[in-house]
Amino acid sequence: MKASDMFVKALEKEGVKYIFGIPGEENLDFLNSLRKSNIKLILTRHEQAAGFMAATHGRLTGKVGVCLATLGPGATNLVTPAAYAQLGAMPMMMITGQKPIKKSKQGQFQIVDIVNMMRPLTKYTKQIVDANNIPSFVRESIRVAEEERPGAVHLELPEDVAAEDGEERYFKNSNARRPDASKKVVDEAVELIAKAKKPLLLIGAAANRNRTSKALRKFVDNTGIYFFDTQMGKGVVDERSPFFLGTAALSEHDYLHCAIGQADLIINVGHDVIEKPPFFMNDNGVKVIHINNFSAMVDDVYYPQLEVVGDIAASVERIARGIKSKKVSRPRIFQKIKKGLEKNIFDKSDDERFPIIPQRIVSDIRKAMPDDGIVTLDNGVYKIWFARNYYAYKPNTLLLDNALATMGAGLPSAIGAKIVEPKKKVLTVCGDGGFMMNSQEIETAVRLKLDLVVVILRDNAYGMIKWKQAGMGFKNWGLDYGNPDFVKYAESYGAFGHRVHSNKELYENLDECINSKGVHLIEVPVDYSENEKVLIEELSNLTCELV
Ligand SMILES: Cc1ncc(C[n+]2csc(CCOP(=O)(O)OP(=O)(O)O)c2C)c(N)n1
Ligand SMILES: [Mg+2]
Repeated sequence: MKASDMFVKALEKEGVKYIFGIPGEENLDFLNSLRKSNIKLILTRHEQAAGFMAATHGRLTGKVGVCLATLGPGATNLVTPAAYAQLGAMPMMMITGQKPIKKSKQGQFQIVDIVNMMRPLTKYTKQIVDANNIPSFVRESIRVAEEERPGAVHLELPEDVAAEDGEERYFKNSNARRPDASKKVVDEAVELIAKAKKPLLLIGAAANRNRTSKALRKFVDNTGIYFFDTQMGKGVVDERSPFFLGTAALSEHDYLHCAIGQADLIINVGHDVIEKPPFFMNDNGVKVIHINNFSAMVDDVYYPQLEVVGDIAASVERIARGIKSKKVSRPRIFQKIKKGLEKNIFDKSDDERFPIIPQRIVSDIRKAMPDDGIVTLDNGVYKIWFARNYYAYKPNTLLLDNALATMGAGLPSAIGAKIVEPKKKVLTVCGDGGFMMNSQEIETAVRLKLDLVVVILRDNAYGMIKWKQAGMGFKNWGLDYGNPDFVKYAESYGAFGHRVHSNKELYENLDECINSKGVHLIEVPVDYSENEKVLIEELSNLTCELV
């Protein structure tokens, strides 16, 4: 069988439904094989966007998302999404072309050592030199990509190998089960929790990818242990829970830091050090139980005393059973902290200023989105406001990147999410900076006839960096720019453009756009004066008074 046909067939047998990407002439055999398959090609306008879409597919399904690029410049455009998937633990496969490796008459034209370029960005990277290796390489790379901790993998298919014949063969997924933690360590965890005076539960990213939601919800409901989450762990347990103490969005001086300061034990489920640290350990401080599918990556700020390594849901269920008969301490102070937090979060949610402040924007979007609607974020200062103030009700309903924290992924990840979850409402929130980094994908969304809402927060600046610049006492310099007319820009793609002219128009626009067909861009002028005032000054004063 022809190598490229065998490659595509192997992917089909793995259950791959989409390939996101941009072919080059070195992928034409592969493209022709794809044409004859059941896999849908999602043609994009930039390889980077294709990579973000594939990674989001992996993030939402746990199954590898696949993207395609040509050699050299196409492949180098996959560098950022490779890092995005690798750091964010999203299973993603990149397939790139290459000039013929056996005989070539083009010298070194366009040739970059892509396999080695991918090495620090992936769990597995290989050049295929023989058609007969394709079936085992496909199975092995997908196994590696999906296995905990998931990440990026890369296969290079050179033009001459793609056209060769090989022996048709396929390898089946063996359906290996993740092992459960040992009884001894589960018993030790139960003991520690029962002894703790002020235990807290932390829910991190790995809990969001393994459908541990049910086990954790039960754990919280039955024990009444107060919990907080990381940005990528949002929604695993409904944040409307009476035991929710907030999301780690800032590094210090937020309400949850008061709770952490009080705690004598943190039961850390699914967090690893790739996310911005939700708390810092020190030698005389809080004890930590690490519950994850893999052991803890030790870092200066993270070195847990006990590790429950094994399938997360199974560990949580067994620990819950163990502490059922024991009394768990539920200190009053956490209740007080929760009260303070919610007052602060909801205080300005109906603020009437225009341009609109972030608290109101978050609140209106939450009100307009259904419980299971998916919001994806690009990277900018609003990410902090969404992480803090947007309560996620279900797992993976607020998709943000707290690992690579790249700009440019908001719109592509919304497109990826809509393709995976066509029945759910999907909305992306982007800064005017991040949106423009992959805005060309509006064409992809229009061509695919997706129903999608893109909210663009316009401050005519790289606002996040301005905020940090001011925080460091530097003069405001070097961060302002102009913008296109976003309404006309949307219309030029065949999308619908909306501009919010008053405070109350925001909700009206959101409600209308979320509930209609097509791609809608909503330009929202944002007032960022609250960044400094609330996130730095106010919070640090308020939280000091609490304990
Ligand atoms: C690809 C990339 N380049 C640069 C940065 C550094 N960075 C983080 S946020 C930010 C500004 C974001 O501006 P914008 O998208 O307009 O959002 P705003 O903060 O203004 O709301 C920059 C430059 C980054 N995270 N990713
Ligand atoms: Mg901006």
